[in-house]
Amino acid sequence: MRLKTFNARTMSEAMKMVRDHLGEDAIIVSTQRGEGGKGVRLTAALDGADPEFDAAPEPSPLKPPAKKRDTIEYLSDALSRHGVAPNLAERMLRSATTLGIDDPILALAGALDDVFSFQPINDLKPTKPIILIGPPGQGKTLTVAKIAARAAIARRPVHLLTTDTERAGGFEQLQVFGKVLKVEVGRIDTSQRLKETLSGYRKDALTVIDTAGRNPFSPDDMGILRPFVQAAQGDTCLVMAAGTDPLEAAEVARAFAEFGASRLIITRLDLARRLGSLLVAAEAGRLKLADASVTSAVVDGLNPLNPVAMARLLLPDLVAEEAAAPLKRAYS
Ligand SMILES: Nc1nc2c(ncn2[C@@H]2O[C@H](COP(=O)(O)OP(=O)(O)OP(=O)(O)O)[C@@H](O)[C@H]2O)c(=O)[nH]1
Ligand SMILES: [Mg+2]
Repeated sequence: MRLKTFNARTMSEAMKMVRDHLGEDAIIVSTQRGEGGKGVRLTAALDGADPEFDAAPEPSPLKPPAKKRDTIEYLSDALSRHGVAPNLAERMLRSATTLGIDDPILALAGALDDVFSFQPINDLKPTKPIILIGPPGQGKTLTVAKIAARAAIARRPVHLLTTDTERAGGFEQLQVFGKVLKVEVGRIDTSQRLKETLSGYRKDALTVIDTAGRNPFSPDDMGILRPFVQAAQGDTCLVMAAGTDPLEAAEVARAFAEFGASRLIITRLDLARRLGSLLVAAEAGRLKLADASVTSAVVDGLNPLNPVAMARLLLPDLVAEEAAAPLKRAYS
């Protein structure tokens, strides 16, 4: 097997390069951000390549239309099974058709890259705090702990704060995680206090802020959240569990986007088989897809999202041989 790495501005461009240089049989081995977090660096492999591998081969001829139609039909079925809204599915399929890639995973990855933005938390500016918001019970507190655990493993200083001080047990829940990670948890009652606390922190430390679950359809509830989001001046991430109704998810995403959410962290991916609500939500709120949580365990299980990983999650039948494989292999 021979490996070759391609750098391009977008995932679609990178995949076109792979196809042009290595042909249809190339396998995508890994995808990463390019240097300085810009663009895409994609490594592809080809089985049994000849020694002339590095000399660009002739672009492979386009496959017969019937085969391409099969790919698009397959993707159309898959998106419909996931409950992706018809207008969004149509946009994605149009993009996949334009790309003209036969491999369903790569075709879907290209369409995802075209229609959505991806920005994992690790690619965010390290100097800004991360504030997690969302409806009750979506996994905000556990995700705060996961982000902190990941930073702690990388030996990065971490600050943990919570504004969830009214609800019985809100503070204590994060404190339990804080104790495990040996990080003190700050209890924040007012936006003024949040501003003061943040101004006293080291700039090289990662600050993660947990908030109380809020009802997006209650102006009073959301009114409480707004000053905290403004005071944090951070990267505001909506946390949303997989497996909900797509139309509900879209309304929730739109509401939280109005309050400053610009990224989507997906949770409980291990408990859902239909992921359409997440795509519909990301589109409705113009949210960048950031990370996905696939377990209730604190350490590990928060995985950066990219178009290929998302495509694999959406097409588990093509990825998995056994039931547990799709989640693991989507990030391999
Ligand atoms: N299996 C699984 N469970 C998860 C995942 N993420 C969160 N959970 C569970 O979902 C439940 C709610 O998680 P929390 O972190 O308390 O949710 P929250 O959004 O902070 O809830 P509130 O503070 O009440 O708004 C807990 O039982 C978590 O263990 C996940 O990715 N997989
Ligand atoms: Mg919580």
